[in-house]
Order: sequence, then structure tokens, then C-alpha cells
Amino acid sequence: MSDITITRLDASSTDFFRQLHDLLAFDKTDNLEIHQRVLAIIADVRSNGDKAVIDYTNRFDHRSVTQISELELSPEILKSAWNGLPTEQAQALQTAADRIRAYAEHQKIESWQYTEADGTVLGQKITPLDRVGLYVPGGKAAYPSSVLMNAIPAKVAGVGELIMVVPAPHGETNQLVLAAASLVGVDRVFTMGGAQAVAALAYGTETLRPVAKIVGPGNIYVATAKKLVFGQVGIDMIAGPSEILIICDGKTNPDWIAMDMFSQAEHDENAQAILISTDASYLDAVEQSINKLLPTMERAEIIRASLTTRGAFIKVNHLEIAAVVANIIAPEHLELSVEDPEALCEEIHHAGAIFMGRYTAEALGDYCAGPNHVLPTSSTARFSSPLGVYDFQKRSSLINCSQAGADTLGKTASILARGESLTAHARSAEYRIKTD
Ligand code: HSO
Ligand code: ZN
Repeated sequence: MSDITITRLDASSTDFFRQLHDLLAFDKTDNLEIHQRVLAIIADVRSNGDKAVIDYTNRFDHRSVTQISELELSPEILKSAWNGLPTEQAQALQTAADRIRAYAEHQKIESWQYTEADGTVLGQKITPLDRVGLYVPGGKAAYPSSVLMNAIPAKVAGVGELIMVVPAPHGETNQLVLAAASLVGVDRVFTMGGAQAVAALAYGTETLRPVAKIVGPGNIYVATAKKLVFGQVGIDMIAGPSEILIICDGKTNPDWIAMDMFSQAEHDENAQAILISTDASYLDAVEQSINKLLPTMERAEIIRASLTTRGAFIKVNHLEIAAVVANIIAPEHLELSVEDPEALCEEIHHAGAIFMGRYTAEALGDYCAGPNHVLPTSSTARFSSPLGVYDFQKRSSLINCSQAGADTLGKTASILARGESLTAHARSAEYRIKTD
């Protein structure tokens, strides 16, 4: 196995920002052909309902069902998946679920109200979503941890019904995924996937009621379908390949940092792992660790592809510069492997999740620390946040006018309404102004 050389950038070089821009660029493959195929599937499901879903499922997943009900897994099947887990796996899933739930409980948004001097009450009422669809991919990206991360915040928010869809090619299901669904109390599970499952969730069929929101990762067909049904339903996000940015002062064991880079790189050939350091000789040491450890990895080929095409080392003269670069990258995951992570964290404004200190491996956050692992990718941490309970709650405004409030507000509203030539608005407000 030949050694790899990681691309090096120096933040003090004159064309650093152009190089950084090129490093981050990723072709999102907005494929027109896929777009059209997905559009046709959605249209078919909208007009032919159950029959279309059954046909696509039989065709794409090599099944032979005649009714949607045959795709549903009974609570007994889910329970037996859970009961069949080796004790060690069951305990680890339970620990992770408990910690994810405890963290999510802190995120709940509560209703509030306040009363003005004249007795008018203003407030905000919080309501959970009625029905949510959770997409779980089949194949190599079927992560039980992602079932926990998507389902638990929905449950904590109080979502009425949580419906999971997961493709089962040739009828084969992933027992760990089903066990995780059983553990978190997913209400219904259907073994279907692809754009047809997204369309069925969004628009409903004769036998499936539509959901309000669809969350969860999926392949390009699923992502395209989610984009196309957005507006009919809410969606969580369209996630890009996973990323990690590590800032290290050169004093962490280089093997640890090399393995943290691998931990993201092993997800996908397009995943991105970047290390920033103030110490050039430390970058050499991490490169040596990478080449020493790579042959020991099960997913060595994926890691190699990711690190050689999208990986990078960035040399900076000062940790403050590292923070500036991190804010431009706005990474999904950011490790601060430095002596004083709190001080450096003060300078960080844009990151999905921040892992502080030498002991906080990103992998702990992926599974069981508590915070969600569904995070904004591709620099979207500039404007968006991790998945949380708040994504499954909505806000309604409340206004309860006292008679005195209707009188004073009526005068203001009337003037503004007449300015807009909306006479019915003006008179509706004026009726409630005291006349005696
Ligand atoms: N790092 C992934 C989540 C994950 N890792 C699942 C392992 N399993 C995206 O944040
Ligand atoms: Zn991961």
C-alpha cells in the first residue's frame, strides 16, 4: 500500500483564500436526469397512490407484495429485533438513547405569555407536529445511531405519530435498525424506500395518511425527492458529505488526530477531514501516523480516497488565525484539540458541533455523548443548527385583547388600515373602540 501525501496550505500565503475556496468546493451533482425521474415517481404516487408505491417497491426492492399493509412491520417483529440483540449491543443502545433523551429534554421550547397594563395578554403557544416521517436508508449507510438521533427529539417534542420507512431489498431488514426503532418507540415502520416512500409520506395514499415533516438521510434519489416535496411538507435538511475540522496546537498524540480524521473519512469517499496546526512539524507527525495506521483500517480504500481528494493540512501562525479559518469553513464538526479550548471557543462563531479538548473525540458525539449528530454540512452552519426538539415543535402566536386594549389598539389599527385603503380592517377595529 503506497503512502499518501496530504494537500498542504499555508494561511500566510497570498493566495490562501482562493486555495481554501477550491478545497471546500464540492460538486453537489444537481442531476437533471435524476430530478426528472424523481418528479415522475412523485407524480405517479400522487395520482395512483398505493398501487404506485407497491409497483415501485416490487420493482426496485425485488419484492412481491400486493398491499401496503404487507410492507408494515408489526410491533412484535420490532420487539423481537430488540430482544435478539446481544446484551452488550442492547446496553450500549440503551445508554446512548438515555443520554440523547436527557440532552433533548433541555431543548424543549415552552409556551409563554405576558399581560400588559390594560389586561391584554400576548403569548406564544407551542405545539408538537402531528405526524412525522423518518427516512432510514438501507444498505451501507443504515445507521441505528441515526434512528436514535432523529426519533428521540421527535418523541421528546411530543410528536403524535412517528412513521419510519426503510427499504428492505429482497425483503431483508437490518435487525439493529429495527431494534433501535423499537427502543425509541417509533409508532409504525414500513419497509419501503426511495422517492416513492418520500412521496407517499408527503402526499399520503388511500391507506397512508400524509405527514407534516420528513426527516432523515438518504441517497441522491431520496434527497431529490425531499427537495421536491418541500413546501407540501417540512424537511430537516439536505445533508452533504460529512466533514471534520480539527484545530490542534501540536501537543495531542498524532495517532489520535490521524484516527479522528479517519473517523469522518471512512463515511464516504467525498467526506472531508482537515487539520489546522500552528506547528508544521506536527503536521509531518500526523502524516506519518496516517500512513502507519491506514493499512490497519477496514475501510482503508474509502479513507484513502477521501483524504487524497478532499483532505488537507493548514499551517497557521497563530491559533487566532485558526479560528478565523474555521469560521470561514463553518464545519459540521470542529475539534479544538488545544490546551485552553474554552478560550478558543470564544472565537468560534460557525460550527455544527464543537468538540472541546484533547479527550473529546468526535466519534463520542456521533454515538452517545448526547447532542445530536444530525448537523449542518457544507458551510451551512453559517445559518443553520443541529437537529433538535425545536425542529418538531411549532409556534402559534396568541393575542387576547381586553376591552381597554381593543380601544387603544383599535385606534392605531384604524389609522394604519385607512393608510392601506383597507376599509373593512379599519371598521372591524373601530367597532371595538369605546364610544361612550
Ligand atoms: N458522523 C455522522 C454520523 C454517524 N457517525 C453515524 C457514525 N454513525 C454524521 O454526523
Ligand atoms: Zn460519523
